[in-house]
Amino acid sequence: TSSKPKILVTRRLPASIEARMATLFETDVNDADQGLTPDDILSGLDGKDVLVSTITDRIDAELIARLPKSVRLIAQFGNGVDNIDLEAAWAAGLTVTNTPSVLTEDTADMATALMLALPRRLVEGTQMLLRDRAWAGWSPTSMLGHRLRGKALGIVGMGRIGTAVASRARAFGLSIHYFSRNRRPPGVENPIEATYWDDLDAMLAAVDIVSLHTPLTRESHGILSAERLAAMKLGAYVVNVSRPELIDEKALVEQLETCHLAGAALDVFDNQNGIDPRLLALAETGRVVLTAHMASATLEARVEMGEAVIVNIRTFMDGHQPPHRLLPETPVARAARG
Ligand code: 8YV
Repeated sequence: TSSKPKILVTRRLPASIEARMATLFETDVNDADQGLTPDDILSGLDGKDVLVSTITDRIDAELIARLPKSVRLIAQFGNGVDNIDLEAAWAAGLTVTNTPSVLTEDTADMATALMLALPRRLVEGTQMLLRDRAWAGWSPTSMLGHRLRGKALGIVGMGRIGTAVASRARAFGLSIHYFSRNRRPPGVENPIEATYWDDLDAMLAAVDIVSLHTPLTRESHGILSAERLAAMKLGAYVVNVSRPELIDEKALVEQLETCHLAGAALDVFDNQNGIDPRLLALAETGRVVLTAHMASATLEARVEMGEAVIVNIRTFMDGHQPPHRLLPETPVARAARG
């Protein structure tokens, strides 16, 4: 037995990261295309020091209670940690880390791409042309969308990603509005001129596009409720690259079907029991754009996320504070407890 840290990695990671992990740690990677079941995680962790988890691993209180005593660190490969019961992990004396920051810009790029795609009917246009072969040729009134410049964007959650979205949206001439746990004082913290709303309902009724950038917590669960969706402006758009649970998806579908909302772009959606056929039908028309949870899916981001996981593990195993340790006073952790 070596003195190298022993780690279980629940999903395949970029080759360069797996190679580096293999030199630094005694590494056990699940090489199946699917995630591990809780029982597989538990048996895989036998004698291990560290669990390298991803969003597809449900690390609840029950699993935590059954973890082998050798496990002391849960190093999440990802920014969001809503798959982990943080309270239970801390109560069990575990350290939990994540990989923030390195995926901020790429995620913001994707949110912006979706924000552009909706009013300019990007997907509708390619579908008509290529799938339906229905293009009758150019006419002055064909495929008219709506201008982005001058419209109002409402950002829910002005953290790292929300701020990066705001600066991009600014370049497209949108006015920026935001609802967030904290008001950002102007200046370094809020370099983009953005209007703060302490009342989410009021903001939602005033903006043309809503983009969600808040972590999933007890507080934010269902934040885009049926009532709030119904109170949005006629012809407004919704963009979600965060978590599906933030939106009442059935209510969203209804507002789209009645054309109260003009469109939605969802990188995340309820798919536990298969994607809602009504949502798929809307996607067939191109008014709903569905992408496959890929907002942070660049090779660069995944490699940097892997590097962050490695740094977190090495610092922890050396007896120091890992740079991305989640603490009870971390805002996301505070909100998770409600
Ligand atoms: C990843 C994400 O797909 O980091 C997040 O919160 O949603 C995505 O970057 C996932 O986290 C990988 O674990």
